[in-house]
Amino acid sequence: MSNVNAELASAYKTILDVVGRTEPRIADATRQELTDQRGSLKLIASENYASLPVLATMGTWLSDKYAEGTVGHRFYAGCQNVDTVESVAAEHARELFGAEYAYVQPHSGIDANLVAYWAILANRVESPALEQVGAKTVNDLTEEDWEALRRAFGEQRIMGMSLDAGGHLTHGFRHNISGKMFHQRSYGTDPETGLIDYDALAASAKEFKPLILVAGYSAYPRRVNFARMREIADSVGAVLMVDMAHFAGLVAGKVFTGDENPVPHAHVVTTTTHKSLRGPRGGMVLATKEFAADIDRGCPMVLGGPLAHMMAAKAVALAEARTTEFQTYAQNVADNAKALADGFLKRGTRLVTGGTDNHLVLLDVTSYGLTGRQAESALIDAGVISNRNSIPQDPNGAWYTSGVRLGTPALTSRGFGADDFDRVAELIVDVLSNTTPAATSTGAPGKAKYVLADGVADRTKAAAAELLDAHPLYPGLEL
Ligand code: DSN
Repeated sequence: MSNVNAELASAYKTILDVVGRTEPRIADATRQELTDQRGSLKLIASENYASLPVLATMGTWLSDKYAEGTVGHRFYAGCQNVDTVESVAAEHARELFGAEYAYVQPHSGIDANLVAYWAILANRVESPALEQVGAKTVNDLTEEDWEALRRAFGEQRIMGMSLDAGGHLTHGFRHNISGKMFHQRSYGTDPETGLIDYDALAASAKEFKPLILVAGYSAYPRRVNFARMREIADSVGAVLMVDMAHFAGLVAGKVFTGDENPVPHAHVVTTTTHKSLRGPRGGMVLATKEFAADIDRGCPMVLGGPLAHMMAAKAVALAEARTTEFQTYAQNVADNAKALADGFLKRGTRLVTGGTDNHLVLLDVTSYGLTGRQAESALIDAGVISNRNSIPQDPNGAWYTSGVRLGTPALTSRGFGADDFDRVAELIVDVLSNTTPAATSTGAPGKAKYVLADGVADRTKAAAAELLDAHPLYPGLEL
């Protein structure tokens, strides 16, 4: 990241100047976004900074081509170059992750999960008979319709990690299609340790007998034993699907190996490409050969036409992720998360699970008398970009929450090290210690409003600027 290609940097200046002649507001917003990203501590665990070659690959005429279908089997003519792009991206994905099969078309993580769910149903369930539901749009479906749909699917079941334990909406949450297509049951974490209780999970799976056991998370600060997950899935005849969106970079970078690498253990692995993997915004599905033909039907079954420019950028990012430089980056992401966690623990902040061994840290901000919403807002005022998040058994619900999730992938890409993350912890503790909840207009204790003591935002921004200036983003790129 530090040796940004000077030619690309000057190309971006030219491109934005030209764009500005057509729609100056878009050129300005694009420039401003760089200024904002350069000037704030970006700690959102799911964000990163893609390399300039990855970003540049997204902006080409590959975007102009329709290519529904798969390599060599397109519904449109003239797809020979898209075939090359898709083949190269899939080849890199298979080789990097050691997967039998890779599907690089999904536009996002939710798309990847939908492709996977549909493929598993198609592969394992006879005649889903969707037509029984009638011709209504999905938004019109009543609970009776959903019941009919689930009957048509053969009353299939899904089991994933609960949202408040760190799971994702698409793992069977009731307000997501995954919780509508399937009967769902979730597994949580041990109330004492905050860790996955594999024995309890196995007992629950034995009782529930899911078709799909989903492993993976978006806010669980620990590694998962995927060998154990596969044992549990096998014991009930379930398909093990792992959503590695958050930690794909740690798998690619060989930080998660053996039982912690999902690819050798899962039937199907889904991911996004823009989080710790540091690629373009998009998704991917890896699988054993058994599921390949059904996953290949992702477009047009579930997805719109593939975005060739994004598949090209995935190929470039995957090529970057094969390097030893990326492996060093991935190890630094994990080491920095540990330094961040230690920085909080030594300053008395409660962390869910008492620490981390992946790329994220989950603060329990009730120890500061705050909701997640208040903490998130006060941190934004001070130039720290994070997101509020539920914690297990959250007393404040999913909207206000009691947690703040912080991740290290983005700032590690800028070159932040362990000492820098200790300083980040110090700054955040300063902000949270100087924030108090404000009462609502009725005088009741509020969950959203807050008061940040005078001077704290300015001193945090000044200290953050020192750290950020020492680790510039896209050095050489002047717009
Ligand atoms: N939005 C992603 C995250 O922040 O974790 C997951 O979809």
